[in-house]
Amino acid sequence: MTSANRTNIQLDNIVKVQKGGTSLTKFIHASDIHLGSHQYRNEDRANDFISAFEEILATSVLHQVDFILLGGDVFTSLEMLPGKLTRVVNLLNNFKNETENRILIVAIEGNHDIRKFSRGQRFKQRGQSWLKLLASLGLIILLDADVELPPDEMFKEYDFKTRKGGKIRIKDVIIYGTRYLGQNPVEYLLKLKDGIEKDDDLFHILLQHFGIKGQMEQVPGVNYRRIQILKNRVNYLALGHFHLQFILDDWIFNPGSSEASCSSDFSFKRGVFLVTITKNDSYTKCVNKIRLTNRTSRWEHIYFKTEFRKKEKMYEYIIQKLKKSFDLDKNLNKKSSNIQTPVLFLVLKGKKPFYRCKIDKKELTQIICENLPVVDVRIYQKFSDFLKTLDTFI
Ligand SMILES: [Mn+2]
Repeated sequence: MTSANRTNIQLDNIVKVQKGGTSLTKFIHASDIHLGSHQYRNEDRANDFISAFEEILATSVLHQVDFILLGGDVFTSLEMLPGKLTRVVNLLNNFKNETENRILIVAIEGNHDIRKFSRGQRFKQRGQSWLKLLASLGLIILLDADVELPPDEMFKEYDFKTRKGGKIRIKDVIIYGTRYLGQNPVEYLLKLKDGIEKDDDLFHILLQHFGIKGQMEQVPGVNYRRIQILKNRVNYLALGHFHLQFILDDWIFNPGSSEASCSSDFSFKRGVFLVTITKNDSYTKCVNKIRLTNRTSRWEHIYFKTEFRKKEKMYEYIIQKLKKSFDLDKNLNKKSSNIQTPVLFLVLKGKKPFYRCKIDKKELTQIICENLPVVDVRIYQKFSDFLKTLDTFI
């Protein structure tokens, strides 16, 4: 289908619904893009996060949505290399020009947006973020209600001059948003509810950065029961924070991270939501899950039967084993590096190498990347000291 055809079909649909006395609003809900992730470690991987963002923007153009929601953790930390930030700014500038500013990007700050990468210091009090910079450049709408004010003053209408505010109306939709409310957002829920005007003529979205307890094992989150307080004011609770996708009661939506930022993310169901809201007498919404073209991964386990005494021998053995394994898949095409080229998770087991033969992870990663079709390697050493003891004993 050509893009012209697609446009015609879309226009037909719009005309049809308008004749039926209904209106239509579409948006993309994405979260946890983690721009800047892996930037110090691996160039290909660092670019993956920008590519995922690019894909979200392209998807929103393809589906001709009215706006994009970003549920926080747009950046992975306050530390952002100039080259990467330039790419993000250029990307957003081009998007704004090409779409004639018709698709607004509405974002909130997540815990990572205000985090310093290296020493885990919290800069929350200082109120800085790259999202604030993007908002000041007019590239995004950053919703940042002042939760310390009384409920009726909290959500100020977004002001395009000062580029500040806590809510914005787009067509029949009103979006409310706050920054990351810390580990215990429950204390703010009642206030948020009171701050949201009850108006059945509008479709209400609340954009928040927190998880729901029980959706991810051993990760703290807000108790589902406590959220109910918001239900009669909010039609769509748009979340970010948990990297695993979930939908609860057709009311709470969490798309998951756009690209895998750690090993467990690779196994999670993740992506973005394409939401269509139709207004007749009341609102109906249709939510489509879209998966993004993400980096792939593969796990390999290598067992050391003997105690290696020379590093070169050990590396040679690892490469040989890996080549064999990759060959079996008829996948050995080292030169063509694309998004299908996986991140390798390598688990080394068996006899622990001689103490002088300590594995240099950086060195081994480089050797593997040079010899096999992988973009990055994570090495886990699970050697068994027990085997060594047993040997001496026997
Ligand atoms: Mn995150």
